[in-house]
Amino acid sequence: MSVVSTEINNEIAVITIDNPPVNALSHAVREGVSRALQDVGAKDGVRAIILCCAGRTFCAGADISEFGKPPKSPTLPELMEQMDHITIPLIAAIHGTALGGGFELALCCHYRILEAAAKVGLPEVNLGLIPGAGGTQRLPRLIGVSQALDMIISGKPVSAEKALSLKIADRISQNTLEQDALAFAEEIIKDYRPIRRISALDVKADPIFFENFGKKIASKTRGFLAPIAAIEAVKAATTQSFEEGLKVERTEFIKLVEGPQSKAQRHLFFAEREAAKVPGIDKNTAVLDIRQVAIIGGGIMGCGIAVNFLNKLLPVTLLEISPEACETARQKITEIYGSSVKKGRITEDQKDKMLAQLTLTCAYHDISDADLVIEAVFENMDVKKQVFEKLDSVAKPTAILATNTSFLDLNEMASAISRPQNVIGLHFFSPAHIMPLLEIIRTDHTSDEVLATALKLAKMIGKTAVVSGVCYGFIANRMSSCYGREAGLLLLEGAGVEQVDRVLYDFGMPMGMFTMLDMAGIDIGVMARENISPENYDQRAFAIHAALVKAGYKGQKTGAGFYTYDGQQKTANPMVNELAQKFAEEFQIIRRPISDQEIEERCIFALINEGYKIVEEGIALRASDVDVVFTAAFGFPRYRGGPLFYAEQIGFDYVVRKINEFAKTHGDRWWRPSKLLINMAAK
Ligand code: 3H9
Repeated sequence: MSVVSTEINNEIAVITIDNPPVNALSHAVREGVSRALQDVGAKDGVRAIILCCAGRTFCAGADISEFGKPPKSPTLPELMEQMDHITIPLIAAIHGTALGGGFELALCCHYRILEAAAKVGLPEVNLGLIPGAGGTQRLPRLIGVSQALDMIISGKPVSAEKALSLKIADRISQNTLEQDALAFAEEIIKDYRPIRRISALDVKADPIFFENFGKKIASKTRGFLAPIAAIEAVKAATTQSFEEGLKVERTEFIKLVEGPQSKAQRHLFFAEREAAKVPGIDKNTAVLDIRQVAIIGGGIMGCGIAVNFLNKLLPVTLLEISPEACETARQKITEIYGSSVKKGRITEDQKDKMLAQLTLTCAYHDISDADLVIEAVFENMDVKKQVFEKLDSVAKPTAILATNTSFLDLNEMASAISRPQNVIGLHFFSPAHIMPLLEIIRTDHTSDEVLATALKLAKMIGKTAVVSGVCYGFIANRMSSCYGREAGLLLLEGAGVEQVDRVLYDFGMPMGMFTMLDMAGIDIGVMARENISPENYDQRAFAIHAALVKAGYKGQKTGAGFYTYDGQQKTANPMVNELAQKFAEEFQIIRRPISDQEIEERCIFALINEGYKIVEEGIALRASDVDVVFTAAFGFPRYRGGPLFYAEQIGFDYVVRKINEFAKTHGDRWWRPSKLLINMAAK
């Protein structure tokens, strides 16, 4: 069956693209649209053409899986050029989302009608790209450079309403898109409305605007090449002819599509979608209906978790130990919503509706109707087991009993109750209402039904889900512990706090290890380690942390930690160096100057090695899942594709060689290379 079909009725041709699931502009689609336009143009009597899509959405852009392969004619730019010469009014009828090349296709049309719920956008930056089919030249001509750059650099789609106000949309369909598009076409014919080529419009801007725009986005887009290229291409729209501007766009696009950043970001695009696929779980697996959620514990984590469900207007009952604690939790949640209103993310009315779904209680019997209970109490096995035993006695038989533990043995927790098949880990990351990752931990007992429900739930609340098996720290914290361990040991060996942080920041992490610990509170990790067997971590690496906390230096909240804080000013805390010398002596570590390269490789290769062990042991289903976890949970630079993808880019053999060197110097307790990594290097 052809992916493009044409129907002509009363002077109006309707060209429909039907390429499930998202009408990506694959070669077959481009060829089909090109031929359909030629055929329609050759027919007498056609006075308007509607371009629309079947299925759930308008085109989601170029077919990403075709990047990196030899281009096949007609390419998207060739198709767009053909469209720019069409002399019959062309109308794009948009439902769902018109993204990337899909939106660029619509910009080649002379008129656009959008369904009220439709969105349009240029998300290419998320793939390390810029729009490559005229988007950087046409959009500024249509809406001005400032708005166009905002859309291109944020990658965020805009609503139909906004599109109308920006004059991207000519009309919003209030009823059926198909009928409204036909009526619009009839109107255009009747009124002899002219064709309107965006390419023929003029756009101007002061060159200083681009310089200032670059400065404005510099810290947010640090390390990414695509935003810089986007500014160049949009600038060309204001200084050169349309055709010359297209050439600039093309050159920048090709550089990016062939470069390492886009490869890495495309890897993550597919990895994030792959992560939600679990062998044995498919659309035939039964899922439970989740209508009521209960959260045990109203700390920062419990409140953040609650917000995810309240946002979707799901009733949430939050259980705390006292009316005072309930009140504090309510205040925390109200504050989160207050800040969302302030930032313009939601309206006051939406806030009220969401908060109206929240109930607080101190009584377990009040949560007996919950379909899903998530405990977010203190990270201690005995405390968690007590909560589970309680839940076992009050929760309804089908209720999913979830824990937000970051480290503890879920098999042990599940075994403590009469329905271990209902137990699952739902590990959110702080702040839980913002961080995109949900690590789903499947125990030896978790039923397929419970797992399938958790995966569906993650999608519903807008989280990227990754399934992990049970091990100490699961995927995320097991890896992050190794990263933190090396940073801690490097201090003892002679590196400075600022040096370690600078190297990690320059690598692309959102902040250095010690800045992060100061922000989060050093005491949290110190307290967590009190419940962890010393077999599972290197006590030497965290000795400074414990000593700082003992001295009252817990990080930013106490005015000092690894750094001391004076307003905005932060300076390395001299006590850290003294402690490093003291502990180095105690642990017989010889202090020496440490190079930036060693810092980067010790921290990042520790992540890589542990990541491959996690895959080797079957804790992660696939290497790309590990990449998804570390980018989504800890801000590993997306333009490097995640630690395991990065290992492939720099060469598995190099990584293995360095790990073997580290093992020789530092012992093989932590530096035993993963067998899987060795195999990859051998290949
Ligand atoms: C571009 O356009 C460049 C041009 O400027 C210039 C070119 C010269 N291609 O996300 P979902 C697959 S760059 C290929 O789960 P949803 C996806 O992998 C492109 N495949 O659905 C998945 O496959 P599977 C700019 C694609 O409903 C399936 O479709 N455009 C593409 O949650 C369902 O996807 C973008 O960046 C694609 N373009 O969300 C938009 N898109 O089932 C990218 C999706 O095997 N797409 N697939 O795992 C999206 O943002 C979302 O898919 C969308 C639907 C919002 C459309």
